[in-house]
Amino acid sequence: MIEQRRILATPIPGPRSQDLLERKQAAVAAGVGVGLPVHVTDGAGGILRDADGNQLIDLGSGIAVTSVGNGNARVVEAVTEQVRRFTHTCFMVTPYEPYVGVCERLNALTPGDHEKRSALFSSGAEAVENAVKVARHVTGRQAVVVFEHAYHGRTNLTMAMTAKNLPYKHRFGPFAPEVHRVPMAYPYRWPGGPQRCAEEALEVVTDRIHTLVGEENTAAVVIEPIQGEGGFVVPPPGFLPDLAQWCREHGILLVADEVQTGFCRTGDWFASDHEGVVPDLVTTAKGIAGGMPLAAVTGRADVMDAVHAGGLGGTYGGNPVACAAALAAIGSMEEDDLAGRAREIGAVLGDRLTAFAARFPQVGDVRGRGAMMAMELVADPDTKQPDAALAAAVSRGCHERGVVTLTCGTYGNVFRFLPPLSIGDDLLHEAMDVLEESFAAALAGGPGAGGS
Ligand code: PLZ
Repeated sequence: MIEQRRILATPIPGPRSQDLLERKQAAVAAGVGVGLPVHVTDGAGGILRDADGNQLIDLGSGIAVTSVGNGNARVVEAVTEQVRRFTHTCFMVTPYEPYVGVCERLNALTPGDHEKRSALFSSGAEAVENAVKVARHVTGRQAVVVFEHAYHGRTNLTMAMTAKNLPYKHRFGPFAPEVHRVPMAYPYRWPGGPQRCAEEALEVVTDRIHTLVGEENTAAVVIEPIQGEGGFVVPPPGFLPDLAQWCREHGILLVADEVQTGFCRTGDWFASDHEGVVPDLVTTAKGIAGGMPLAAVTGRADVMDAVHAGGLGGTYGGNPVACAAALAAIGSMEEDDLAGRAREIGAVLGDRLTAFAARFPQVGDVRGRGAMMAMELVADPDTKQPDAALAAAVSRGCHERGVVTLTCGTYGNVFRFLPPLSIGDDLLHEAMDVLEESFAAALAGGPGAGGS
């Protein structure tokens, strides 16, 4: 295990990373961007080590993937053992036990105690696509409703479902039809204020679906119970349960996209659990398998089983090595109570971010749940004008000081925190100290270094 310590051996990126960056530019398509160009050689706990011997504190988990930590002993052992036995047969050709085991775990752990079935895939976007396939098939309806600020992937259908143009959709159209977007219950930016957000948003959403789409044409409403890429938008209490109820009344399937929020990230197994929401279908990926590519759709048995044999699948879906990793990762989440750990991380981050908000008026909002926390940066707390330049400057400052940070949001002004649940409190506090220093430096730098 790498020593759990931040080390700045060279400026970041160091010379070896810069060499690799040159090779990257010559070999890798420019469209594949990188946020922090250090070339990682090792990772464990809350630390990533790079080719120059720098050790960075990881507040990103590879976008909420390595929740159990890089180098998690159970995952390493399970993957090694599975690789020794066999790496692939294609489940659709000759099945194997780990796939079935993962589906059993998913059926038991996802919200609701009704009978469920699962199907496995390789990426979050693929899971979302398949949830839509199932919903259309079983309802015989075509329309899919998604939300402002949503992110669901980069394939053609999921690009249509994703809200933001740059970088995800720009000049990649035409997009898939029958995807309809409605306003998101976004308390901080709700015109009538956060108190009225839940009720008014539900009214707007259901009215739009009724008048512009028609309930009887709508197969599914797809929602991230806490939005990820779009800015860690947490809908106000009541919104999700009421939306679920309304969908039920109209025979519309509620699909919870838990790709980013799932598997203990928000302090419970799934973000839907916090308000007792039981979606018809749940999509998962990312944290499920400790970094191995695995994704799933889990849902009501009658819905999932409606699709004819052969209608769902893919060569690599539910790869045995990824399944072995998932079983080990889920075991680790249970045994080490990582949901509890996520709540502790949320308490530490929440306290520190609230203190930042008191010190820096540019912190317009602090929100999130568990180890999925964010602060939204604005040029002026009254106008709430987004300040993406400040977010970028603070993030750069953190990178230079050896902390891996991520931003997000439709306006690029949200600073998000997704540490591995294996990180220690000392590293978490150190990263927050670095953040505070970077924040102050960005503000002192004046125009160009931050601010707007
Ligand atoms: N649904 C809610 O967060 C992936 C995207 C990173 P894939 N989010 C990270 C990027 O810029 O490509 C995501 C998500 C939600 C679906 C997806 C898509 O998951 O595994 O990236 O396909």
